[in-house]
Amino acid sequence: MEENEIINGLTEAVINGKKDVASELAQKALDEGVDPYKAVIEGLANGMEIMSDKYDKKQAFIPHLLLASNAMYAGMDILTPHIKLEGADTKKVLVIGSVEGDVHDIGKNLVKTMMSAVGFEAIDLGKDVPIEDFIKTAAEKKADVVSVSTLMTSTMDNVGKVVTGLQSQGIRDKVKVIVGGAPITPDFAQEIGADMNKPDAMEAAKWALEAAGTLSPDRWG
Ligand code: B1M
Repeated sequence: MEENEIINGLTEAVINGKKDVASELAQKALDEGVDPYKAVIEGLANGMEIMSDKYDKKQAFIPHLLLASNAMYAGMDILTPHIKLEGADTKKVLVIGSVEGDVHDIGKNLVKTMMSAVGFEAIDLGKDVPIEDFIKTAAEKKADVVSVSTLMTSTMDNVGKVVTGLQSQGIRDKVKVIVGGAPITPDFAQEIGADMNKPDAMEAAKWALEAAGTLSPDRWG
């Protein structure tokens, strides 16, 4: 099977919500030597973006999105352990989650995938994560980077509360904080006292790796 056929097949599998086909093609991608990063981004994530667009145009509805995301995860489960990018030799600690009130986790999982690919040990708190869990885990695990996602305007304030919580626990300067998801802008990130906002998962991972490198290794005592 040609590389293009596999990539397009992965996109179609997500659009049609075909979990088994996504798994099968993900395995085929590995067997045929297709770059797993390319298969995730140009294949699976592309399918999810097409579905997002269809949802916005009312051509797809929530059940379709759920099937599509299940297919995307089935493919990602197989491909992501094989993604490794250049410079991924450090082991920095990342605490990541979708903020309290928000169950969207596809973008967050893409960010996690890319962060893992550049060498982070990702502690994934999941979705709808209570604000205090970000703070508690960052301190317990002596995190380098805290990554907070949200896709809804109604939960943007909770993103700000994570930063405030880190400040009130006296650990804000020990970690780098990146915030993202569709409604988050660089201005908003600055306003709430985060270090960065990036529009996509790969950009976020590149920034995080560099930012983590500027932290003092003995800052946690
Ligand atoms: Co919901 N949803 N949804 N949804 N959903 C949106 C976000 C919405 C924009 C749809 C719309 O109305 N047009 C809207 C939010 C409106 C707003 O506030 N502005 C919305 C709503 C309202 C809701 C519900 C409230 C619907 C309801 O029940 N009435 C409900 C939420 C419940 C809750 O959270 N409490 C809900 C539920 C769901 C599903 C469960 C059905 C499903 C989520 C499945 C899942 O995640 N497991 C879903 C989906 C799939 C969407 C859309 C269609 C697609 C989101 C997606 O996964 N995109 C979305 C519409 C849209 O986006 N056009 C919509 C693909 C993904 C790869 O992109 O997550 O944006 P994205 O990630 C990008 C970037 O944002 C970035 O990187 C990724 C690309 O590389 N990024 C970061 C993400 N996090 C980052 C962090 C970073 C940096 C970059 O640094 C930390």
